[in-house]
Amino acid sequence: MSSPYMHATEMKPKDYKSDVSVVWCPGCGHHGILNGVYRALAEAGVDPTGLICVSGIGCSSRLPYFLQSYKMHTLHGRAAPVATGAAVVRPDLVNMISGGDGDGFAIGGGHMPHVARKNVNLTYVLMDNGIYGLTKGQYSPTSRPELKAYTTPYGGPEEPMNPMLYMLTYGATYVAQAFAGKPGLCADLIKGALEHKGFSYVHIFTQCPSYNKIDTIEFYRDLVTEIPEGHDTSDLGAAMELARRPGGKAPIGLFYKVDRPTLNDHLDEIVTKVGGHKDYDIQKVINLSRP
Ligand SMILES: Cc1ncc(C[n+]2csc(CCOP(=O)(O)OP(=O)(O)O)c2C)c(N)n1
Ligand SMILES: [Mg+2]
Repeated sequence: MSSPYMHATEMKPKDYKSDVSVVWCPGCGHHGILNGVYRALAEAGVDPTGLICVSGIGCSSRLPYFLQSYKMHTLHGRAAPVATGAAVVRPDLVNMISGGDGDGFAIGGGHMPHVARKNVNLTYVLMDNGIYGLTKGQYSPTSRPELKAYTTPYGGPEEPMNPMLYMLTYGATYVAQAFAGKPGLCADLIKGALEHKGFSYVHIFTQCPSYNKIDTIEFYRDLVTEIPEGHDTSDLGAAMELARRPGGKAPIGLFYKVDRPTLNDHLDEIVTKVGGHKDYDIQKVINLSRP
């Protein structure tokens, strides 16, 4: 992320715990992800005074409450545009989003292609439990048809979407998949995402024992598999092949990582090009919103 707030100081996972009690249900996979986030931040040496975590609405969107950081709990589905604004005006901050499958891909689905294609310098941790947890169990875009939820008592009429293919297609420059039952892997992949310059997407399977009775921790344990040795993380075609879940198994690990200019790189280029124009001082506009 090339932020002055990274690798700044010796930190421990507990240094990122806020004094707000974690309110998720016992057995919820989100607990494991939160531990992964604490570890990733400590290993990346993120200074909490330079960390912002933005979220929408959902159980997963409550994660910032449990973090020692600046935070913004925005509208349902709107974390991506709000975090994009923060990335533009405060490029020095470490910028992270946490949210769910409903928040990111149902109501917020229209924003995902754009935050990816613009290569906004931020890390998106998406906690996929295949259900709307906070509102007590409605079908989501990643729900399997077999899931009987309040809104689909006979199961679902649709095929679930494939978030990994989607994010690769729209140009995310760091794409990884993990499982809440493996907090160590979550930590490694989130740390890599925080260190990546550009838009990084970490998709994490997480069980909701309260409202999704079929995507259990055991189901995910059987579903996931390590990425085969020798996978080339710069090969988009190979990453897409992994995203298609060969043999019915969902690979976990780093799918894809490339470097290309970020939104801020392009803005800086524009500022240089138009610099000095008396009627169009974009630098002045940007400076107005920077402290
Ligand atoms: C505009 C708007 N529509 C609907 C809601 C109700 N709502 C709150 S959270 C949520 C879904 C959350 O699901 P997800 O993002 O998967 O998070 P989870 O709780 O499963 O972690 C919905 C529909 C809302 N808060 N605002
Ligand atoms: Mg959910």
